[in-house]
Amino acid sequence: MEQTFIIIKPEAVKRGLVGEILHRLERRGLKILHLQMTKVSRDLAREHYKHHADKPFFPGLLDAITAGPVVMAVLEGPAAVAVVRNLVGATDPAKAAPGTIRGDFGEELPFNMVHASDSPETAAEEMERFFGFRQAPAWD
Ligand code: FUP
Repeated sequence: MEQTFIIIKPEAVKRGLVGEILHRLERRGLKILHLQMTKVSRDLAREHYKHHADKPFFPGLLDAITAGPVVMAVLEGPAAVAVVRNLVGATDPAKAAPGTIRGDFGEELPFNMVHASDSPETAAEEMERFFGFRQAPAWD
């Protein structure tokens, strides 16, 4: 069984889409193992998006992810990383397929509603960064 990590971003929280997004993930069979509402500090945002540090959109990306509360979760299921990335859709909401979270609710970059880890290794790194553990403990 695989685990992945998501952030429901400030724009989605502000629009009242937390329940809708979690519902879509749960409906697909993903199990919520860990759930937290918090705010991302500028330092953690810089670390999280360091692969984009040289891009012109970097300051706007930091502003967007630190703009308000977020909801972070660890989800578990078979091939959870790929399954969640498919449900979330393409990075640019303008190109994301209808039926995906970004395709249905996304606005304009950098406002694409959800972050989802792109590999099991990244998921472990991101859980470590935001939760302090590399794998969520099972409840049963
Ligand atoms: P993803 O893995 O789909 O979240 O995509 P990336 O890691 O490439 O991008 C991370 C974030 O950078 C996106 F969520 C939004 C932002 N971004 C832009 O604002 N403009 C771009 O051209 C690409 C990414």
